[in-house]
Amino acid sequence: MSTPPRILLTGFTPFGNDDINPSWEAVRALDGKTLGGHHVVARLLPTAFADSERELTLAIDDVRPSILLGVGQAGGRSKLSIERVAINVQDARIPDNAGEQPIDEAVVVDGPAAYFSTLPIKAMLKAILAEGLPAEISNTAGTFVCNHVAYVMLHLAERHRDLRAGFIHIPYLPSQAARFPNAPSMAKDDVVRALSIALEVAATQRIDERLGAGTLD
Ligand code: PCA
Repeated sequence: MSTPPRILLTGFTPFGNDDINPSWEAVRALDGKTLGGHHVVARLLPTAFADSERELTLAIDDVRPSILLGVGQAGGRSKLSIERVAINVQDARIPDNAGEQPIDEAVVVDGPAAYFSTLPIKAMLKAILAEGLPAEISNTAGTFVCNHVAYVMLHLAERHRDLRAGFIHIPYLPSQAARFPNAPSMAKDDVVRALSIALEVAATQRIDERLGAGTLD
């Protein structure tokens, strides 16, 4: 019997002032599920530049996925943010969980300035919105560990014909947002539903749709 193709879905450990990371809470809920004929394997990555890259590479060797989707927390964002681009920059405003704080260093020395997601981001957006869940296309994954992992995923995918990759940032959970006067949040069950929809679309659709989702700022 042939085994189904696999999706490697990653979340992160808590970082900064948080003791929970919604990305891991959501991602682990999808571990073992079948979506769009693909078996989902969830893995936890450390929120540290070097360690995340090492763990990611080990997980890819172990899982041998055909789709990589990284998920990370973006406190302050109000919607599920489907990232379009990862840039070849590390510029950390706070130290990572290993105490490293690179400033204006490359993710991959001599790598291209940026990579675009190779998942059908507009089709994913459309399907999530159709379910009444908040989502947007984002044109920056920041310059911290999430962007680093997104760039490394796309750098590896560039070398493997049958590997596609992308990244999604998610808002705070309501319990995290409650600490601030006006911080937006998204309930875990809604994030899990939105991620399942995104993965169904990514697993079953290679060609993206034409749908305006740009910004003026
Ligand atoms: N968010 C951070 C790193 C880990 C996470 O969940 C980021 O956006 O870079």
